[in-house]
Amino acid sequence: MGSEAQDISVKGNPGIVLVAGLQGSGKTTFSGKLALNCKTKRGLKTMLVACDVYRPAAIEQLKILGDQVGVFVYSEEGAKDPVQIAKNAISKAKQEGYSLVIIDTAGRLAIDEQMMTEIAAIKKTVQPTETLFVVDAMTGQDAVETAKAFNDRLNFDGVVLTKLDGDTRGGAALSIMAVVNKPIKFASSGEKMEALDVFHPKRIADRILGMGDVVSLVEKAQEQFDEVEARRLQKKLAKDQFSLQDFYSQIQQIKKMGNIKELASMIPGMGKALKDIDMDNSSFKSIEAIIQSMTVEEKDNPAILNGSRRKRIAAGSGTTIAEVNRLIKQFEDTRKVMKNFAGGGKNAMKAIGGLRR
Ligand SMILES: Nc1nc2c(ncn2[C@@H]2O[C@H](COP(=O)(O)OP(=O)(O)OP(=O)(O)O)[C@@H](O)[C@H]2O)c(=O)[nH]1
Ligand SMILES: [Mg+2]
Repeated sequence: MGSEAQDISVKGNPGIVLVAGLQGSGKTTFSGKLALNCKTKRGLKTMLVACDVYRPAAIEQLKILGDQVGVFVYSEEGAKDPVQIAKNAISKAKQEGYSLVIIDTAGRLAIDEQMMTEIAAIKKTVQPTETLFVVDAMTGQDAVETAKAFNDRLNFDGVVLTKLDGDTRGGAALSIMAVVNKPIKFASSGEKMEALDVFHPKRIADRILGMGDVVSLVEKAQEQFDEVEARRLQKKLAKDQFSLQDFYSQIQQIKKMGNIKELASMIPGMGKALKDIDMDNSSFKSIEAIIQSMTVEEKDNPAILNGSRRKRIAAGSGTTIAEVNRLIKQFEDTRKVMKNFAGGGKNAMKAIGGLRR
């Protein structure tokens, strides 16, 4: 599989990425994600081009994504020739100083000769700096045949695996790489525009083996975690001033990191265990409601939460006294464990030991 992540070639005047693949494989979603990635992480003035003239609403879909990520979408209402649209888009990009053009194309079946000829013509005309083949990881071994057919026509530079957030482990990835002898360059795992990862072969190998993806998890955490806030919390912990308000803001931090199940499945051994468990960010809803129903004083000093206060909070948050009790207990436990963590080394080990009951 190789072990290094591979980059895409975006240098050119402008750089041109052509996105091709089967119907519904996730081309349009990926195009939006890549645009966001190139704009924010590589600082490129990026343009998206809508070359799907077949599916109704395809242009509108790309425009919505473009709006979401703040990238201009070139389209021609009513035009029928995708080759011409792509050409026009590139002239405009040149005139207006865009450094990258991402062309989203219509979904096509490998057995549809006319459509395959069309995508080959687009490639020949625009001479992309990078041609990517998008494949839905859930299509399993079928994906291999399709990838081969596309590669024969397009000689693409790399593969994008989508929908890795599903049940699949991406086993097809191995076979595709073996058959077409092209690297997988991106892994797309969710409908959110941020859910795009540079593909690390070593990690997918681990994932297939069920070992989780700790490296990605840490990276994700680093990206999203507010360091100033983290330091502030750590100080409070060390001084034993960690309040329910802080607990609340921690939940917000965790939520920012994305889907909690997706995150948890990156932890070694967790993927399998979580497969059938219903768990998402809405699991936090009642916890949030309970904390929001408390007064500032109660949040700062949960010790004052007597029976009548708990009853009031339960009513105010639309939960039960049992749920309120459970949260307060959880909070106290968490505070104890975290305090030990904040204290460092030996205490932290003790705390971990204590968790495994
Ligand atoms: N869960 C999940 N859903 C995805 C992902 N990528 C795309 N989707 C969803 O899959 C569906 C098809 O995605 P599109 O991006 O429209 O696929 P497409 O290849 O452009 O489709 P056509 O243009 O019709 O060929 C949409 O409902 C997307 O929201 C992903 O990584 N994970
Ligand atoms: Mg599409």
